[in-house]
Amino acid sequence: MDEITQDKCRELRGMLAQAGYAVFFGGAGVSTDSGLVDFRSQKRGLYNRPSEYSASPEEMLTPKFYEENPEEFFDFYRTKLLNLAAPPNSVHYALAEMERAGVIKCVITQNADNLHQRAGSENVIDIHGNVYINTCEGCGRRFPPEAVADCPGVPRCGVCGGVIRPGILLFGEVPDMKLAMAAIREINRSDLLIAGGTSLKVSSAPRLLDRYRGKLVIINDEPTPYDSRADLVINAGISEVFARIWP
Ligand code: CNA
Ligand code: ZN
Repeated sequence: MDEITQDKCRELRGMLAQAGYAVFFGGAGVSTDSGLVDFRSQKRGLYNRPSEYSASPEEMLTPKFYEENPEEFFDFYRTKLLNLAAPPNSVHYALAEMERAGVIKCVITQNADNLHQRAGSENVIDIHGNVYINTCEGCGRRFPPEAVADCPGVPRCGVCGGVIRPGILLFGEVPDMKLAMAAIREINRSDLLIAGGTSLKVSSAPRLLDRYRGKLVIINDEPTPYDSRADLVINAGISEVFARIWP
């Protein structure tokens, strides 16, 4: 890490020490060091790789594709998105410790991988859902993620035969109202918002950031559309940044 970036990490440490209510808003880049893919980065994003499927990843993650091509949807979901063996990484653990120490009050995540909860964070808002919550479309029974991960083809409820739908938000769907309201409440309360590992291009980001008036810090290894609005932009790997700001 170069000197300028190290200075910026020191500045962020200072901002965290001064903050009355700091919130972390994260995306797929928080989990890449756990071995999960992100969608939009130039280097490693799923959208920038050749695909063996009949549609682009973006199209495959729409309600229309899910309904019309469930076999292919679930194959894609299992192979490319769901990775239950991936462990939380140092950023997930640092955020959990920071919450216990009162330094971070809430994690709002666009990830559905449940890794913040596994690392021990308690106040987590999964605005795009969670792969651990799977519901039968027929009878509403809940299933663990293994019910989707460990079966061939379309996962079905053993009781009513309905399709088991993973609890993730598909493109074009509206976030759960309660979760969206909770996220807005946290953002309104916060005086320091750290957006990390997110391209800030998916609709939840503008919905939350456009009305935010406090200090904004962006940690990302690529530019984002909000860089000019931020008080501090750290262009670096998020694990390296967290190693310098915590403990
Ligand atoms: P995105 O649009 O793929 O952006 C990720 C951003 O993180 C990119 O700008 C990357 O350059 C950056 N990045 C990646 N790795 C690192 C790293 N180690 N250090 C610093 N920066 C890094 O993802 P967003 O979260 O912004 O978009 C929201 C989508 C992606 C949501 O709907 C998610 O549900 C969805 N998603 C979730 C997961 C997951 O649950 N782990 C994985 C992939 C996509
Ligand atoms: Zn059922």
